[in-house]
Amino acid sequence: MNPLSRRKLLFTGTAAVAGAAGLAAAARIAESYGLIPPDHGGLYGAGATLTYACQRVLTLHRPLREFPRNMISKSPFANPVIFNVPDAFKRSRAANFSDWRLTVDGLVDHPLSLSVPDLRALATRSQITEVACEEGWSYIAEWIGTPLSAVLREAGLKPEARFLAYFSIQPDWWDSVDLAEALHPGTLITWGMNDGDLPVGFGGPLRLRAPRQLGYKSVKFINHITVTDSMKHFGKGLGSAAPEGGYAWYAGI
Ligand SMILES: Nc1nc2c(c(=O)[nH]1)N[C@H]1C(S)=C(S)[C@@H](COP(=O)(O)O)O[C@H]1N2
Ligand SMILES: [Mo]
Repeated sequence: MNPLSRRKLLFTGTAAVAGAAGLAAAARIAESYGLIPPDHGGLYGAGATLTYACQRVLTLHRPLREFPRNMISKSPFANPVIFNVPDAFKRSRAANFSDWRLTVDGLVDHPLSLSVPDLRALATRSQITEVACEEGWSYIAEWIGTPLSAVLREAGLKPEARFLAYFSIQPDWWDSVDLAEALHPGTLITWGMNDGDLPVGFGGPLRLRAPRQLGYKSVKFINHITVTDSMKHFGKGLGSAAPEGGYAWYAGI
């Protein structure tokens, strides 16, 4: 089943069971469990909340969708963002990214500033997963990186932590996930792909891979992570740039 029809099914199914009055009740239940996404006030308010809440309840512990090695795409498609990167990126690339740092701050006990070798030394996981763009295309690759959970263990989360916002050196590219997604073992800070370093075209030197959500959540060239209790003060307060352009903040597939 494709991701959209799956989401539609979850929503339609829930709506049918709940009925119109039930929708409001379901939204109240979602709220009491902290399952309201940051972009709930948008055009698709009730739908976004229900999709998010249902998927969180039904699929929180769902294992990652992994693929056999023989399904790795022979010629994976990368968006040509590389023509659109700032000079700071080009300078760092010229230095083989030796000066690249991933800073981690916000609601943590120990703010971090990690180089790519620091991350590699922390922990490694590899998995064969799919990048699925909202525009309909996809590819499968092996992604190698450090589980975000290992980075957060190192930083130590404060009890008020609820979301994790992540930023690219490429302006306008930032996003956020809830802690369930951030701590899921499949969510990686990747630095390798198909047995080599992560190529620049695919987001090298560091890319956050959230393989349980659509491709746009997997932001390339990340250099900063902030842990927060609310997404209100980031951008327009909707959790990421995607909802500002009409896409959902929660992009579960
Ligand atoms: N920094 C940055 N990250 C990004 C993008 C981008 O343009 N810049 N495009 C996003 C979108 S819309 C998708 S579908 C995937 C595409 O991944 P790919 O280029 O590896 O195919 O990356 C996402 N991450
Ligand atoms: Mo995309």
